[in-house]
Amino acid sequence: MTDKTLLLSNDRGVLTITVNRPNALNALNKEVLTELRALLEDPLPLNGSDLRGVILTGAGERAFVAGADIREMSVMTPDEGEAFGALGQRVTRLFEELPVPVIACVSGYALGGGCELAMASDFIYATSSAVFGQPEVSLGLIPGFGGCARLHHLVGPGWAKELIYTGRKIDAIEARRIGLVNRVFDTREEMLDSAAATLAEIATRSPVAVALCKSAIGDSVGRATTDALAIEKAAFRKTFMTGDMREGTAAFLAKRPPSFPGH
Ligand code: CO8
Repeated sequence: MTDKTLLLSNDRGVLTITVNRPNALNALNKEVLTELRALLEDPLPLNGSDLRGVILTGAGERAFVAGADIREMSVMTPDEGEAFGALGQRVTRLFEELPVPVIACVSGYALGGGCELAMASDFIYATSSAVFGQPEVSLGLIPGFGGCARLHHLVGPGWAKELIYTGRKIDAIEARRIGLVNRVFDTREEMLDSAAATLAEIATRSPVAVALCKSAIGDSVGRATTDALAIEKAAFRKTFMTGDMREGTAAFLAKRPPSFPGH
């Protein structure tokens, strides 16, 4: 293991981002969040022409991310706390704004800011060891990296309120049952392999269409159906301007597999 707080690896267009602070159960301090923001804002390492997707995970088996760094937060002024919250929120938005799918792969604790970081992905895979929760109220804090804003979209307001008000932790099976997690695996290796396979499957589809679906779904969350349908209609129109749509429909009619140009 290196002393870098963020580990990056790229395997055939799948970028794996690993939060690496094992001595603090991968807690998000300013350094990690600033590095994540820089990575996601800087198009160069991400916009390699072959980027197909992102796997977001934590180093080791014990934790995905055990929250924002409590030691750092304990001495922050209100202004510093606000800036820290804004930094965490910015990072979560940047994951949502990536034009490729992001899968969070969770082993061990995904608590507080860790659960919030996972929720900024497109969907979550977990091992049976995973533990989710928003324990902020036990610390006199509230979820500040999007937990109040996002959890209820995934699990409904009732579950979101019960989890946030009690600070209770739930295991992977419960998290899957309530809709927070898509799939649960016995081992970390199986989980990472399955996430890579899902991204490979998605990569056989039109990248432009997948990106349009991601932004249409993201922009629709929390909106009235009429507004969401307008967003979908505008995205649908855009597909008619793409080479991917011409190729996908032509390939279907010619009874051959498509070869999407990606524009
Ligand atoms: N921050 C800093 N250090 C942490 C954190 C954390 N969130 N979690 C664990 N650590 C450190 C521990 O202090 C310990 O360090 P040391 O060895 O130096 O004492 C090390 O990691 C190992 O942890 P434990 O010894 O506690 O390990 P256990 O297996 O006994 O317990 C737990 C594991 C249950 C995960 C326990 O560590 C724990 O409860 N951690 C805190 C979980 C938590 O409350 N997370 C939410 C934090 S608040 C938050 O995320 C707010 C997000 C929004 C911020 C908005 C800002 C405005």
